[in-house]
Amino acid sequence: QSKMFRQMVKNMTIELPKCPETSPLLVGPLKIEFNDSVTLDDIRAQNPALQLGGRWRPTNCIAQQKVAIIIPFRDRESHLKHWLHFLHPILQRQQLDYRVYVINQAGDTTFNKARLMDAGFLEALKEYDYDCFVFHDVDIIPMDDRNTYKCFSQPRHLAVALDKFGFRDEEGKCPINLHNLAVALDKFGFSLPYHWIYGGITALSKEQFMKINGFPTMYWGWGGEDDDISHRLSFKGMSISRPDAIVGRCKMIRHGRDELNQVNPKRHNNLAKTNETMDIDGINSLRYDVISINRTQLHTKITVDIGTP
Ligand code: UDH
Repeated sequence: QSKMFRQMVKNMTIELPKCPETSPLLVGPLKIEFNDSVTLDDIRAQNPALQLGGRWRPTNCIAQQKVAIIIPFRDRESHLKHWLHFLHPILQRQQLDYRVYVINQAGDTTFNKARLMDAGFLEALKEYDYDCFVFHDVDIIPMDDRNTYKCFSQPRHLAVALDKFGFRDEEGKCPINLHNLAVALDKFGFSLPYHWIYGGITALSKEQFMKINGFPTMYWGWGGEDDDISHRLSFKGMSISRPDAIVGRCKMIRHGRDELNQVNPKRHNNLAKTNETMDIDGINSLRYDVISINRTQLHTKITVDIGTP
């Protein structure tokens, strides 16, 4: 009798359909304002369906992609709170099968963002068979949920137009407001030539990431690693795909330069050698130790020792 019952249940199990290419839950442009009174308890309460480790997936359909969100991190708790507050609802509306990884640099040596992102990629893959990896600065928030956090046939740049206090050149100066310029140009059917910028929020499939041997390990401090990655992609024959300047608008949290992330004076020298170094410098050369893994409802925080300059 119990065998018959099991068979009946089996026959009743309905195969979930694949989620649609474009989620019906999207709302479009978002009002992003940073409110310091939001607490982690509020965020947990607003996202009751999150599972341990900051994981979520749709229950009524199979997500188009399995996405690991990788945030390079050190000592930016208030930015992380804003990020979690805005991003969890967006990612759920996008119907992704996702998990948030905060990759926290241990110790007090100079920051190395690219090493943290490499370590995040390797650690995430130990947990789940991800299709897509979104590398995400903690202080950038998308302003439109149609900017989908998934991977495309070419590497994706999602933070297209930064609504910062203006466009920043490589010395951190802000000569023009990129966002206003983009919106103005867009009205006349133009778009800005963004091709030299690649950073902030980017998405690479596992294959795209492996093809470039991951990200460089020798950029300590601020600057250069994003350009190195963009060189790697073009040396391997890939191009960068982007949403338009309206869907790709993002807001950045205003902040100063971190003490342990000063401008890297070696960045131009390193950049000149990307073509020679990329096959031997990256995930195949990275050495790091996992110090701790802490899973909460909102994220998986992995603290890593990534060495010293
Ligand atoms: N990050 C940390 N902790 C740090 C440094 C960097 O978590 O101490 C991470 C974080 O995810 C951040 C990302 O690395 O979003 C990029 O670093 P950044 O925000 O320092 O780089 P960005 O180019 O700003 O956005 C540089 C400071 C410019 C100050 C100019 C003032 N006019």
